[in-house]
Amino acid sequence: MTTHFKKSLQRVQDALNESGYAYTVQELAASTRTAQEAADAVGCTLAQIVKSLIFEGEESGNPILVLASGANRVNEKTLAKLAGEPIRRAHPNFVRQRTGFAVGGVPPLGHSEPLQPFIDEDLHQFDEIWAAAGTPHAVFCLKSVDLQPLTGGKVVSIK
Ligand code: 5CA
Repeated sequence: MTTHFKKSLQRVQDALNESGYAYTVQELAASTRTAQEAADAVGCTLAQIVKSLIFEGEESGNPILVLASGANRVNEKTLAKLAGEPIRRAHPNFVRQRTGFAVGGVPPLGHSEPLQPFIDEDLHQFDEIWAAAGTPHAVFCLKSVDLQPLTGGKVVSIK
């Protein structure tokens, strides 16, 4: 396992601070490992949870990050077209190696290499949304309008 000098949660908080947004990571006793658990823990709807899903480009071997509404299933054909190559769901080892975070805590920003995510347009139906913050017990709440500037991502129709 990779040794990180800072806690996963702290790396997300640092990335938020560096981006200039005053968002604060919340550590919860309850599990936020899955989108449903996160929604239950913070008391929002499933659709207001930002799922940070890692796919792997089959030609490039690059990680591809999709920030999807918790209520939606990513259309893999659409994603392949957007990525310009065939894609597959990433193995948990790949997720950890290429993002610095384990499945269940992958955040939308603060990864070990820069990722320009594809952002599900449906997240913009809500004023406030919730995303993972490095661990299966950490989340932060943000304005949906801030997700694109925070991540440098591209808003797309992906479900
Ligand atoms: N902390 C919550 C959101 S606040 C969270 O991370 N939800 S999630 O949906 O983005 O992350 C769970 C996702 O991890 C699942 O939707 C799934 O895409 C992925 N995942 C779970 N188990 C595996 C697995 N065994 N292999 C690959 N991916 C997995």
